[in-house]
Amino acid sequence: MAISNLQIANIFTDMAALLEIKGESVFKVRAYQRAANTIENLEDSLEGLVRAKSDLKQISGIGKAINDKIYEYIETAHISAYERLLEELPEGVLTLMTVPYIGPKTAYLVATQLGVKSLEELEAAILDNRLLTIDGIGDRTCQIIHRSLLEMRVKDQRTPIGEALPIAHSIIDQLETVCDDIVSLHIAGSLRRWEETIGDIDIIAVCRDPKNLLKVFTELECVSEILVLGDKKSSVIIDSGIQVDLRIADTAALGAMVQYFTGSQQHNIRLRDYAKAKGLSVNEYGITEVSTGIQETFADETALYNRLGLRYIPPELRLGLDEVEWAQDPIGCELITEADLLGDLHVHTDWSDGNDSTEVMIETASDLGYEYIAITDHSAGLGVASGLSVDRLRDRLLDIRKLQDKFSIKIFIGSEVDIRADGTLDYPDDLLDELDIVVASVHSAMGQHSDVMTQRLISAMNHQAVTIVGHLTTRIIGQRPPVQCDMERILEEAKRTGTALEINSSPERLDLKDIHARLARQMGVPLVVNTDSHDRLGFLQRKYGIAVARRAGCLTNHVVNTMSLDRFTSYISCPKPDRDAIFVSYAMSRNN
Ligand code: DGT
Ligand code: CA
Ligand code: CA
Ligand code: ZN
Repeated sequence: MAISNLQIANIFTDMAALLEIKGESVFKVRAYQRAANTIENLEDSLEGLVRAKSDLKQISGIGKAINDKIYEYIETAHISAYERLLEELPEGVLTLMTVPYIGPKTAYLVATQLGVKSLEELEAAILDNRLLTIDGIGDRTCQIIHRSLLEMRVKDQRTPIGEALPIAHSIIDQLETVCDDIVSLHIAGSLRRWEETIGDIDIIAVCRDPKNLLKVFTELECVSEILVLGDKKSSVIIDSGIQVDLRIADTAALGAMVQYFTGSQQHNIRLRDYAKAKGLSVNEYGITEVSTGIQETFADETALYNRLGLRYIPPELRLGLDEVEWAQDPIGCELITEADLLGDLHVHTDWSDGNDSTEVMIETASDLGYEYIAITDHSAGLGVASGLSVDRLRDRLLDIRKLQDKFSIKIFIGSEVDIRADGTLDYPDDLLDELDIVVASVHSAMGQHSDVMTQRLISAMNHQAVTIVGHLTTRIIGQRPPVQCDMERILEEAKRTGTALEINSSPERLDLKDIHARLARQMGVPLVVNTDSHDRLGFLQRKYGIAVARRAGCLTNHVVNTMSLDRFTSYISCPKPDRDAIFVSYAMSRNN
């Protein structure tokens, strides 16, 4: 993995702080600070310079000691002097120093005298006034530190969309209950763009009595702190720790307001640049003709985009990538929607770790209007999820075949088969051959080196029986990092072998993530939007998977499980490498 200049600069910043705590000379401390500064602003990559054996002492601000340490870090991934310094320090000092207004000296005192090792313990020490016993910390400093601690918590914690969206809807419901004067409420910001994590929730309101609305908003039961109570905007923190902003708009200018606060910031910058070239200027109130200074207002977003000569851009596409060009194309092609899905190909039942019976899951899929469903319980190797042994799966095949008589929806018999650490699959080939759908997924040995993991996934894709690779990177948002792998090679191989890749709709996974799904779409890789449902409510999560597909720019025909039953049946009946041709002809069958 490449080593960035910033990584190295951060180490020297830490070292300066640690040396200061130790009481080293000001000159030595400054030398490290200066080095950190220089490196942060350096154009050339230090790693490149070291690999080319350059003399870093030529760079002003870098002396012999620093030169040697940079070499040491790039060659060994360690700096022994830094590690010695860390060992000498009491635990927690570096953590405490991440809080604004806590410098090295204070951090050292707080850690040693109060035994505080974490930010939670720091907060406890503030609340019971122990922090005041530290030399140099009075009431005022204590308050400031508490404040920055709260702000850090809000800033650091992005909330997964699966938590934020229901909260936003509940707040909207509560507001509508307590305030009769509301004309309309609109979600904006990252939540409206369906980002996978949400910094804060943005809501825009049109209301006949704005002042009252802004006030009752701050009085909702879930509000734990009021940040702003103004005439045009209020901001609060609610009990789950999320910040919610409520802004007031006029009906006549609602379009520009919602457009501006939906962002993304990068999208707005692109849009303003595009408008500027036409002699127009866009802001949250409307569009102004620069030459005359006359401003037009817009009641809705479509009118605003149209005024710029663009089609309406769905919020999911407002990433600041190529959406402005996309919107100049006069022939509209609609992004995929939930209603386009005709089947779900990754569903669990109470035979493995699901909570509902096979019948209930099939009924639910049938009620959604699906033409087909694949029942894919776990394979046996997966100890945690009570996977099915070979014998149990064989019983099950008979079971499901009998069930088919009771339903008109087509039931495919499948399995979510573990991809073992060595890339082989968890069931014997003859059993896999009997299955209609095989979702192959990684559930173990996730820490493998990128080369090994890439090869492991490629081996699975080269297996004739594997229809789909499930939740490719195994990430759990905010909890488990994705596995390391060479995404581009995997996408190439998926295309070559005719293996579909899953967009897993479970909001804690969203795997493939948007940018990878976009790349897959661009490379012509067949995608599938699955819910990985473990109970009947799981199917509702398809909205999150569809949002990822939309953010990836997918139209209906980029996604395999929008095919009619007939077409899908010929797709999976075709031997694998040739399957891609069926997908390509499907993809070409509509406007691209
Ligand atoms: P978040 O909350 O971090 O998940 O992301 P957003 O996109 O919801 O950001 P937020 O809540 O700070 O602001 C909402 C939108 O308002 C943002 O997407 C674009 C717009 N906006 C806010 N502040 C600025 C700004 O300083 N410059 C520009 N161009 N747009 C801004
Ligand atoms: Ca926001
Ligand atoms: Ca905001
Ligand atoms: Zn799984």
